[in-house]
Amino acid sequence: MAAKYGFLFGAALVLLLTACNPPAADETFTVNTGFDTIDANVGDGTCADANGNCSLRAAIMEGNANPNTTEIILTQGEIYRLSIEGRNEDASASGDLDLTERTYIRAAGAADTQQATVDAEELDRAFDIHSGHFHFLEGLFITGGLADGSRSGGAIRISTGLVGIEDTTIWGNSAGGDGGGIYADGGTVWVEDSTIAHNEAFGDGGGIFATTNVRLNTNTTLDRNASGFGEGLFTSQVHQEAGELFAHQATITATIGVALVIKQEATITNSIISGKTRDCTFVGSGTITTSTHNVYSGTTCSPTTTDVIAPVTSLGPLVDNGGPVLTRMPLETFPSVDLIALSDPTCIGNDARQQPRGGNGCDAGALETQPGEAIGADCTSPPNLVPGAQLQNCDLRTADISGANLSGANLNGANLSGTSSSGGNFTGANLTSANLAGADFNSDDFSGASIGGADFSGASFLFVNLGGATGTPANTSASFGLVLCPTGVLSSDNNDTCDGQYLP
Ligand SMILES: [Ca+2]
Ligand SMILES: [Ca+2]
Ligand SMILES: [Ca+2]
Ligand SMILES: [Ca+2]
Repeated sequence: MAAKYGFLFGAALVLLLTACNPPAADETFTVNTGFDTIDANVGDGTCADANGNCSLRAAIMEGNANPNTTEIILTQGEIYRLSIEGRNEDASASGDLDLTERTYIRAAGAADTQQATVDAEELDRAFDIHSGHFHFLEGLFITGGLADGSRSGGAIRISTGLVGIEDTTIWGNSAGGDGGGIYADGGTVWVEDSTIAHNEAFGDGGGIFATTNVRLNTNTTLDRNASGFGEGLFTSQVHQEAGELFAHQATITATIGVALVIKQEATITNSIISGKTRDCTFVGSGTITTSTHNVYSGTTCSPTTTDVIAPVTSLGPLVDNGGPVLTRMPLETFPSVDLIALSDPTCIGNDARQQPRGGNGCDAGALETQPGEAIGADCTSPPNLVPGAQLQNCDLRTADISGANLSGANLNGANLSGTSSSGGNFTGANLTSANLAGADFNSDDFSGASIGGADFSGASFLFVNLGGATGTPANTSASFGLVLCPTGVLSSDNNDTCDGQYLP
């Protein structure tokens, strides 16, 4: 896996290097068809259906016949749909894909781009992992899994062994029993750089239900998984029935119910944990033995002095922020940003997008905001139009910005198209890549502003001061009162002197 770190917390912090790397392959099958077909001659060492093609199912069937490690390579961007009906079958010949010997299934190509989709088409769950000691799934988008009736594990059921899951999305699966995404009742589930969202279980654990060890090792997001009967204390993203729960650099957020149900021991570090009704529900002897550098939305997880409490409303939605999986981008003012000191031994590695941790400190959660990237804290309705306001990527088309003092504001990527302003103060503001197409400015002051990459097409600038503005706009076509000087500097000086001064 990308980040090869494990953490043990005892009387003193112990940094332990552990690894969950893909197994070395003894045989490799490259899947060359999206059709769901069985292997024509299981055990002959060749992945081939009746037509001589190698399907995902045929590769797994052949791999199950080999006690050594089988590597199965899928193609990024392709969709592998299950179509052979037949539930409650465990030889991978029908319904779910049963893994019984060591298997490494991955999408070929650069790990940070597209995934390969495995769609179970609601004919069964997607993967059923019975045995084999070590399995590894990398770069997959697993969806459409259905464990109907009272069965558990909508996308994946795990009975034993170490199962590594990396750069993978588990999305839109459901179970009549427990574990809408993953049901683990043996071995250890090790998850990195992955997102588990929009799964549901009629029982407990919308995202994960575990009677065994779950290691959300780094950079995993759980969001909008549902379980049980709505707002109950057992409606959860992760339900720990037994085993150890470990979450490091995780973002676990719930729009219904709670984030975590804990019945035994849990270790929660550098994470964002937020339920709707409450963050944690403890049952029996359930306890969080270590809690450091987390952002909780309340006190139910028993925060320590290094944890902070803040409403998760200041966290952006689950969207594509780059990288293989969807993530939630915090606002600049959300306390997850730079929560962990650079000197802290856990402030290392990359985030879920393979962007480096750091800046002025490491962020809690699966995503590390990069310089200038966090969503503007004032991007609300109405926006907070004050000097230095953080308005990156904000939609300000209907905002009344006339006369506003936005000196030094961050308007990077903001949408101001078609707006009008008179006498506004934009001195020193960051308007890099902002959209000002068709905007109407009169007597506004843009002196010292950064306007590189901004779109001024069709904009009208009358008596506007652009003195000292820096950067070359992306577009100034058919705009009134604007001159793009030979030096690349934009001027509002209509007499083409390009002296950067407004007209008298
Ligand atoms: Ca064969
Ligand atoms: Ca099965
Ligand atoms: Ca099956
Ligand atoms: Ca940071």
